Amino acid sequence: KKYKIAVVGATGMVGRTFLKVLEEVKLPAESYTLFSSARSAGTHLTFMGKDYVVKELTETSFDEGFDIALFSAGGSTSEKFAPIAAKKGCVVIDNSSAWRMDDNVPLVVPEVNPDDIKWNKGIIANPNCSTIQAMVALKPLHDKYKIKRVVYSTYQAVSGAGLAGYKDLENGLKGEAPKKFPHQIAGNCLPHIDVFLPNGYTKEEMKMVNETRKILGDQSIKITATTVRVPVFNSHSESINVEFYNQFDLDDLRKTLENAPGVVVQDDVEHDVYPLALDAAGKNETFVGRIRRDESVESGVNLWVVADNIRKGAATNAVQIAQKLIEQWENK
Ligand code: 11C
Repeated sequence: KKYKIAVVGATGMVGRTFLKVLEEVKLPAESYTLFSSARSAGTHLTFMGKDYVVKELTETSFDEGFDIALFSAGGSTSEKFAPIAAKKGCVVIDNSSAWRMDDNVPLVVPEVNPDDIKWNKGIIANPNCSTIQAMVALKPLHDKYKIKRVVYSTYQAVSGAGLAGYKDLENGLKGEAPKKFPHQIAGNCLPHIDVFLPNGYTKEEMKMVNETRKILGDQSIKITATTVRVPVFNSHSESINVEFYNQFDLDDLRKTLENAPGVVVQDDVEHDVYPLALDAAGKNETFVGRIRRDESVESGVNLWVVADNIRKGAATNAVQIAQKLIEQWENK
């Protein structure tokens, strides 16, 4: 069977990467239809070697019967249009934060919890970029050693804030004032991603806490996070400190990561080998290095985890969900 696939938000930064990843992955598609807001409708995009005219997303857009829609058009568009699409029998894979914590919506990283796709009711949420890469690295360790506590400290690329974030760094390097971020990002680190909440954390930090628990299916894990925007164009880097209930052997832990789906271990400090944002950019895998015992606790480890935030953190993960969904449909 072939499927009718819609891409909503096709002209945005993630949307354009959706198209690149779809060209590489080649889903069994009967057709692709590209949608955007009225503002960008009419844009011509080359996709699969053909010229596509982007259509305006309206309340009747899903009447023509799509099987899958990949959404990356912001929270308010998803809130309004995902239920409309789902009602018409289309499964929405949504990249916004609108549906992630809804109990009726699975939150999926395909290497981690593919079976959660099965209970979808028409909407599947793609986690936040900084959560996705952490999950790829932590799931195999949770299965083996059971995680007690996680401390996340992130170093996040400006592309996470979209094109405007990217421009702030580009222009800031030329001495121009920021437009997107509250302070200059060039030559700076901003401990401020998304808005501040009453508890003093940012929304980005609480996304990492809450999404981790939902994806690993374990509300008992203790988690804290500090998320920081750094002057890097692409790829989020994360220092992850993990404490386990069970004891581990460091070589065994390293082997577990080497054999984990979606993980590439880059850890040879004698030769200055560890994951780097510049190397991860444009790739679909999650890179893990600086693997070392936390000597301050009974059973703990420190990891340095890097991935392309627009690819594995957004477009690649969503397309992989679509692949799994199709696989599950075909095996029914
Ligand atoms: C950032 N993580 O790097 C954010 C971007 O919830 O999908 C993704 C926001 C989200 O700024």
